[in-house]
Amino acid sequence: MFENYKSPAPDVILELMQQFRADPRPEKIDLGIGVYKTGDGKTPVMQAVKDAERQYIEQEQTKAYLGLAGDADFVDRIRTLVLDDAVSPDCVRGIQTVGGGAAVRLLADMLAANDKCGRIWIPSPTWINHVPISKAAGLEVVTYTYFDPATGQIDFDGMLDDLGKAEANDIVLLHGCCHNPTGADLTLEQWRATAALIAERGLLPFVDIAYQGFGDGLEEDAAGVRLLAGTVPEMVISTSCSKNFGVYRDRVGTAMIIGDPGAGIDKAREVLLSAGRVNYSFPPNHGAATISLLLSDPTLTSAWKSELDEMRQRILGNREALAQTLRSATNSDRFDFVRGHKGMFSLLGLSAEQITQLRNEAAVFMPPDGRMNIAAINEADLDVIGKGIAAVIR
Ligand code: PLP
Ligand code: TYF
Repeated sequence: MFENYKSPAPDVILELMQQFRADPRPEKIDLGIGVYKTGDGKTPVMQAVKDAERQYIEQEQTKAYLGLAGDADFVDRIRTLVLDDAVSPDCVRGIQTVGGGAAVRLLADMLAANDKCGRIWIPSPTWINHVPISKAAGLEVVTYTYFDPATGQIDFDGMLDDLGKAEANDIVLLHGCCHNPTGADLTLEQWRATAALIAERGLLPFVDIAYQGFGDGLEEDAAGVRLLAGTVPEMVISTSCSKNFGVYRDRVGTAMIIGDPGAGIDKAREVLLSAGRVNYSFPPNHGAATISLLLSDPTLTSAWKSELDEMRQRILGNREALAQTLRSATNSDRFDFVRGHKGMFSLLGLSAEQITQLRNEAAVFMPPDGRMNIAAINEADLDVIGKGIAAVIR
């Protein structure tokens, strides 16, 4: 009966990863999948994580199953990292998940299981998996205006106009920071206005934060989600440790529910746990246990923070160098907006045809939407990237 299948819609980012690996050109440049790279094109394990892992393995007593909710200490430390004291710990319920992706899925499942839940409003554009995951969970998806490709900036009026059409108990998905794929983040003023609209219309915010520490810093990048958490009565949050701890393949994330302790958050958490159970039973231990140990040790924590800050500084340096390179290569200020973007990515505003041409002619690999992984740029490649882009927009 297996011949009966139709091919699922491809994930163009994962497809690109395969194409890159298969391409024989030695000079090829990978600016596709969202993985941080050092100046020599590597994605090493962070030193503080390596040290925490060593310590953890030394002290590991058992590999018996974790509980469905994972490592409670880990979840609590991530709650503090993301929310600090924006809301009382009594008002937060969280669980460990298989990366940020599964956090999004379990929260979507949990929301879809609630008869009161309306549609989910998702920014256009957004992370490649937000819409498929929401639909797979059975949510009705509507998109809201977010980005103006002509300016490389947020279309905030368009966003508020669209969200003004949302109805009570609709969900609004927001990127906590370092918007994927655009790189355009809300200012704190814009977060404030968004929070006011959400509160006024009785919407439920769903904040997905996967790049805390890659934009302006750990605290700065959480300012929006903290502001929102302090404004609205209920919200949900998905977090990922893939990027800021560099533990991509260990699959570490959390799903959190915020609300009044007397108003159903424990029930909601049970639904979340059950969604995990029917999908994969228990979460894996290693990555979360390592991060829990790291965050419980002040020396390791401070070492991790400085490494993360170095990574962030490298991205900022890459942004500046890219802006300068594109300015001189194209003789225009068209791409200056990459300087003001946050995090790993910028959406450059190139067409799918131009992206294909760039791949064919300059061996520069980017997904068809024209998203560039700025964190993967290597100084030695800037010239090729600049000339390649100048050639395709000519
Ligand atoms: N959410 C966003 C916005 C992302 O960009 C990503 C991808 O890294 C994820 C969630 C999922 O990350 P993870 O690898 O932890 O599943
Ligand atoms: O957007 C990215 O590149 C990362 C990694 O199905 C990723 O978020 C890409 C595709 C995917 C899962 C994760």
